[in-house]
Amino acid sequence: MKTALITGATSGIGRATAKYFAKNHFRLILCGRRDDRLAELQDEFAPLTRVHTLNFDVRDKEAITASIESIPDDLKNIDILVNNAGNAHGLDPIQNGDLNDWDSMMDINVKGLLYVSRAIIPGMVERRHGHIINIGSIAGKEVYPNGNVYCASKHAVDAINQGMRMDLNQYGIRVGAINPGLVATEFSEVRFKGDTDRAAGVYKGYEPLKADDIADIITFVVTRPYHVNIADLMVLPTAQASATILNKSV
Ligand code: NDP
Ligand code: 8X3
Repeated sequence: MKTALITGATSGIGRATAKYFAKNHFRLILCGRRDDRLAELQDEFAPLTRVHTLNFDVRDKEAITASIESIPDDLKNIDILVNNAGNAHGLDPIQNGDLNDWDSMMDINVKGLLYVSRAIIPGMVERRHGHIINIGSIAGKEVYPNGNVYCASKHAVDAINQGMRMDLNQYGIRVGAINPGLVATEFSEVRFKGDTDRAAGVYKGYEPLKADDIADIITFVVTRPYHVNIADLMVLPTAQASATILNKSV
């Protein structure tokens, strides 16, 4: 039975992935900062599989180390790491960008992903076994107006995904990225700092992806035979052709 650690499991894509993995009876280590949500996940999935929750901020190196060390022995051999925690803060032209937003995006999406990976990869290297899924974005393949720093953070994830795959190749570790387009989650509420009307507008007039769509694909990716590594996948709603082309007429 596989053991998976998912960051950002309290919402959206991470939460849906936890649900799909639980149905497949993967043992779960679910991470996030909201204790009430972590408790809900524990209650929801415990009837299906072994679940352990960890509360840490991916920006906090010490908390990550302590959390990973605190994982119970039966869950310590992590087979699958889903680097999913991340968000956008703001959608502003570069000249008006908020420095705190920039710090958040680089600290969470790039450095946080690296810190968590650094804590988990040595065990995979020792065991010569593991699978890392990095959640990138279409914003890691294209840049769109006002996306500047969020796009930079996801381009960094794209580079890290490639670099990890190269460095871990000799240890037989699988590394791949899933790069979604527009997915209706709490993402836009965070981006627009709680402006729910503006956030809802992002997903109006067409059918966006659901978190379950991405979770289903992640589950497919991690259940391929071990010699198959899906290295880089972009997944868009049918209405979306690129970061800036969205067909709202169908
Ligand atoms: P959500 O806002 O629904 O979920 C984000 C998750 O990340 C939450 O569980 C949140 O948990 C966690 N998180 C955020 N900041 C931190 C932090 N500092 N430390 C620990 N955990 C954190 O968004 P999505 O599910 O949409 O986003 C998941 C990933 O998918 C992100 O990397 C995002 O960039 C990417 N993505 C999203 C797309 C979309 O259109 N929605 C498209 C392409 C990529 P908590 O607040 O409890 O800590
Ligand atoms: C999230 C998708 O297009 O808002 O990464 O950047 S987008």
